[in-house]
Amino acid sequence: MAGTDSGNLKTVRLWRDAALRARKLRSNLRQLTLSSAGGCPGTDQLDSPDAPQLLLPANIGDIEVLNLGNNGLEEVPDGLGSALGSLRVLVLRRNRFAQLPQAVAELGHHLTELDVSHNRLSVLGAEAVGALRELRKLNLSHNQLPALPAQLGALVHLEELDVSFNRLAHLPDSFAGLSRLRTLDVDHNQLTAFPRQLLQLVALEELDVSSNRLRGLPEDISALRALKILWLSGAELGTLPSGFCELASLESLMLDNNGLRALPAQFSRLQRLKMLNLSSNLLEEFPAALLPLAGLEELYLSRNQLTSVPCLISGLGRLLTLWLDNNRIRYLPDSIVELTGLEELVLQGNQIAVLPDNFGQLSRVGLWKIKDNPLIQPPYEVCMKGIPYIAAYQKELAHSQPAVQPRLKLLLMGQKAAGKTLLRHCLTEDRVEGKLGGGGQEKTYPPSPPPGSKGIEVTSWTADASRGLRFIVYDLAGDERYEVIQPFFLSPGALYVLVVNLATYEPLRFPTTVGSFLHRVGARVPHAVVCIVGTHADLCGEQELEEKCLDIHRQIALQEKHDAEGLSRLAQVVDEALARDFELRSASPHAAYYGVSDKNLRRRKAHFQYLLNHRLQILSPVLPVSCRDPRQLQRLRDKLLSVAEHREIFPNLHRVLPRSWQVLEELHFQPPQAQRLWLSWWDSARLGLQAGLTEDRLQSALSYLHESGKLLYFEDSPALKEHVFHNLSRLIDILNVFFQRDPSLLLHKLLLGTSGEAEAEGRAESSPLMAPPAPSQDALRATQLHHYVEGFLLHGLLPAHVIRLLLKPHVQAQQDLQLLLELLEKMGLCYCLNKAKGKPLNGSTAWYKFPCYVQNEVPHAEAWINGTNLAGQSFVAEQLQIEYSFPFTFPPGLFARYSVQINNHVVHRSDGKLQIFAYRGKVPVVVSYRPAKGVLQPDTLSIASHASLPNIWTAWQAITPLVEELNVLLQEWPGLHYTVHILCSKCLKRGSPNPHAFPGL
Ligand SMILES: Nc1nc2c(ncn2[C@@H]2O[C@H](COP(=O)(O)OP(=O)(O)OP(=O)(O)O)[C@@H](O)[C@H]2O)c(=O)[nH]1
Ligand SMILES: [Mg+2]
Repeated sequence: MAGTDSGNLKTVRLWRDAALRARKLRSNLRQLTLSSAGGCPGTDQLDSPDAPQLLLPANIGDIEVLNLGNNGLEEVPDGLGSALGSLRVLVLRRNRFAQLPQAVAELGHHLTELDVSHNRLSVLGAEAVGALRELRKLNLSHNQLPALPAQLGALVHLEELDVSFNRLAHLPDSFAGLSRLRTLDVDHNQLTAFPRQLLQLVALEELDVSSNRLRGLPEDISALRALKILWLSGAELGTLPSGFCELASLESLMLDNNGLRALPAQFSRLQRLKMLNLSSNLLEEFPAALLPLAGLEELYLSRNQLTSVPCLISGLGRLLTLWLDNNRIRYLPDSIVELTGLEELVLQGNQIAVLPDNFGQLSRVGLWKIKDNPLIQPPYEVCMKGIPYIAAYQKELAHSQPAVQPRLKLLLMGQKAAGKTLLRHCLTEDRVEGKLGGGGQEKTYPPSPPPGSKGIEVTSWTADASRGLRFIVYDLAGDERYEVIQPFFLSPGALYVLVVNLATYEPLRFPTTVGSFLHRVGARVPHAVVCIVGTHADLCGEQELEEKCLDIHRQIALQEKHDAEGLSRLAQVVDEALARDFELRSASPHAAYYGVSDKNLRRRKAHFQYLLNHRLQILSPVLPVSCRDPRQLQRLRDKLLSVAEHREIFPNLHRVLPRSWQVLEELHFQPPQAQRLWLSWWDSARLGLQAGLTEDRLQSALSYLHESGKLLYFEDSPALKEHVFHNLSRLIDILNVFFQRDPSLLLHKLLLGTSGEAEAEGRAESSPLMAPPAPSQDALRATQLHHYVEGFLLHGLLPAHVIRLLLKPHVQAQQDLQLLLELLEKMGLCYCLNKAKGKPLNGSTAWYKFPCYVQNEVPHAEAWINGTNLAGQSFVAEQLQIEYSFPFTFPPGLFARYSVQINNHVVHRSDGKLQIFAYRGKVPVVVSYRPAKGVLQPDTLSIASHASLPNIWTAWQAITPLVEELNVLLQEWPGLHYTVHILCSKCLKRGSPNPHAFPGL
């Protein structure tokens, strides 16, 4: 096997992998049928899981292999053993035997293989064991054995023995006699030391002693000279004796989770090693003894405390898999790119800021994980996209001079009237318009919009001209009308400023003024940097100010503690479930994580760990400020600057970009193109050429600008990828039009739109600003428009031509409007009611629905009465309901956006404020959102369907794509905790108010 040429390597590895994995399942892999020389007609009965008793076929004496697995048996009929005269292989796994059945002893020396795994054995009869003289394979795993009888050592033909997952504290001395044993599994027992008897087993090739508290290995373990595969995971070894390094045949070695701080110097003698797992140890330095192991193909060093990787790692030329995640590695050696055979490179969760040049050489890497590193070079966004993007970036960097461009996104958040906008004006020293009260209004026609918040705004603020440091300030309007679009602006790498009105703050209002905002940011950007600014300080007394700031500080700490404890508790439940065996977990539907696989549990555990490790970085103390006091404002400015310039907090601000990328960005924001709402891809490509970027290199530059929030470029959308939305402030203005929700403002805009239209068509006698049109015509138009506004605010419905009027000042050409509507759909803000997928409307008016506007509490019931069968037959139908539950926070706008996202999958839909009735084909589906009722009942979102029992799969098919769409949306909230359950259909049918929930992981 060793020493094969590289073409063969892969085959060899595949073979070894398969062997390793199959080892535990070996008995599964055998042909699990009842067979005999002449064929057996009775098989079906034996395989039936409910067989109350065994009905054996007549020609039983010919049977050689008998599989009675999975039958719930507690005993077998008397005399069976003597009747099975030819039997060689007996499989009794997954039954309920508390002791070896008499038949085993009767079969005695015929048997060569016996599998009694997954039973309830608590004792092994010495007599029965002693009778099995010819046995070659014995599987006793997953029982409750506290000890093994000495007679086991007399089974001198034994080649494979599995006694894993029992309660063994010792092995009998006679074990030393198993001289032919090749494979031994003793893992997951209660051994307290390495059993010395095993040192006599010189034929042993595979040994698994994992998950025992061995607390060390004997020096003379070197006696196991034939050992190729050794599993020692979680054995509390602490150190390895030097004798260990004499195990010269070793090919695969699992040493994870052993508290190892170092490896013996002679470790490099294990020259045949191909796979080595050293994860979850305490290694602070990359063990030098690994470097001469030139044959290594897989090396796992996850979850240690490594701070660096040596240059000489390039000597491991055969390496295919290298896992270094969750260490403290600050940089990688340049030579790592020489490992050109690498297929898996996992670097997640380190401190890597810069990747070595020529990363593109690692082009074979298919599994690439780099998340959670403070990457600057290439930028994080580039690194996340994969090796080809890194390669393109590095090529670019080689082409042009790097240039530093400090720029930081600053988000102002907080309740309505918290003081965000005034603070922004004061900080950025704009002319302070309408400061502390509005001015007089001129009387014009159409009437001016009423004073009020302009909605979300984005502005640029050069905070430090000497360094060119610029903030891009996003002022996120506090009104909940903007909730659907706000999340689009919450992105990683920004500085979040949470603004609180200290004059109106009181401790009881903490959850609505501070707590919920922190939850929201944390769910979207888990590691975000937040500072809290208290406004209206001039309206508070000195002591009041101090008390309120302290209270906010204290309640933030409390909330954080409460959340972290909640998560730890949840993680603990997962741990406990994991500690229990899968079968035990599946024994009762009331057990925590009933029926959930170990793999999914581990994934869940990892997510909790991630949530616990990625808390918000909330800077203290609370900063009080009065917008009337220039000195306080200056202090706040200085504070924001010092935070922004902190290299540890915002490493990105100091990153280096290819000069051409920076030029490209600047060109996009220069006149005349700066004023346009979007550029075609070709326009952008022309700018790229000016910046020295050829078309093929433009893609990665644009995609970086998109990821870092400078512009929008949807490279995955066929409808939108031909356009670059570079004018964010105009785009935001347009979004604001839809989300202001103010009837008079909307009407005003529409009137403006129509009057402009009349003028353009030459129907208006004079300019609308000079004199109003004829009253009758005007009144008619106004009534009609009023109607549309009402329909919009109540049902979220607007026809395309009215949308055009609304957007008149922003959008002129029809095709621009079309594009804009595509964008709104892509953002999940509205969908077209009457447009079949991809087909034109043939002249009829397109109607758009904005789900966040729907006001009616329940969908119109007609939608269902007209339907196929609901009214009469629901009592025979089985209910299927999947429920997502959100204990900490529900993503704002999620239900509205989800309503849009499912539109492609459903027909005949009818929307309510909190519920959607629709059909998938002919199958009814219901999506419901239930807002939280206090702490005990969290927010839930459920997807339901029903069908008669024989057709229940149609209900599953109906909801599956809807579930997938929801999962996609939820990926935008990496810091969110939610659970998924399948509700018990019996409870639902009974109409129980608290149906039982099965984990739906
Ligand atoms: N006295 C005093 N008034 C302030 C201060 N900051 C803001 N205000 C006033 O508080 C009111 C609300 O301030 P805005 O800046 O509009 O509040 P906002 O957070 O932008 O509100 P939305 O845009 O609706 O989310 C305005 O009338 C401001 O003039 C302050 O420090 N002192
Ligand atoms: Mg505002």
